[in-house]
Amino acid sequence: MPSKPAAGIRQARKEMGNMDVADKFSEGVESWETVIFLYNSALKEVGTKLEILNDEFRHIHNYNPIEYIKSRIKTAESIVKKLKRNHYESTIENMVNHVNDIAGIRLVCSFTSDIYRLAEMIGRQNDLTVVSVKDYIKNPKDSGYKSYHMLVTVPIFLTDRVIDTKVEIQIRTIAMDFWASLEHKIYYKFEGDAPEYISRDLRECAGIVSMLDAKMLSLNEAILQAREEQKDS
Ligand code: 0O2
Repeated sequence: MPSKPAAGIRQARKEMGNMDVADKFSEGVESWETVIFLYNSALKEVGTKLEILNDEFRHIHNYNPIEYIKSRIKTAESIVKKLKRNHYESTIENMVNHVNDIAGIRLVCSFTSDIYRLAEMIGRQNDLTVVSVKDYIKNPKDSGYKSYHMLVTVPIFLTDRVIDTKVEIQIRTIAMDFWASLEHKIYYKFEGDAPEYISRDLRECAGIVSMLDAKMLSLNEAILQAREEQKDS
């Protein structure tokens, strides 16, 4: 017997209805449950792929570029809020077309160099299509937010069709992740309207995080070089 849907999902269904939509993704996708099933499948596909890449890298180089992986499906409430924020009606069509981070995977690494190494490895995967890249490390947001975002699609093979499904991959260092988690909590606490002194302090912390990342990277490079020199002597 199917379990009772959570209140958030019931609300989203009510707001979105069970609409038929015209674009390719949505052909035959007639319900909220089907859409969420597709995004869940995409998360599984991409999550497994990234774990294999990490394992292979460790096998070859004896080093793990990924410290940990987090994945999530955006909540119904959060999808509806994002649509409203961007002045879209809450429909399944709009959700599929205009909310790119319904399925999200976050890769957290030790060093900034790992981020670009991982992005390159992901870009080389034949069965993933990179739709867009946002490099908030080279171009941080005004808030101080730093992270590397890749929007990819992965084909989901169903019994009667193949559906390319979007997944947002966020890649960042442990320090960037620490900052972003705290900033996110503060943003929601003040509903996006934090007092100026808090936003200023957060920007200052973002600067400290960048310095820490740079220092840790050069320290790691020095350690690796010292090891090489020891081996050669
Ligand atoms: P939540 O609550 O984390 O889910 P797009 O998705 O491309 O249509 P968007 O949303 O501007 O447009 O894309 P972007 O900039 O890639 O942001 C996507 C997600 O990155 C956000 O999702 C956040 O999770 C994170 N993010 C972006 N900017 C910030 C920031 O300034 N601070 C923090 N802490 N996180 C940020 P949501 O849906 O906005 O939020």
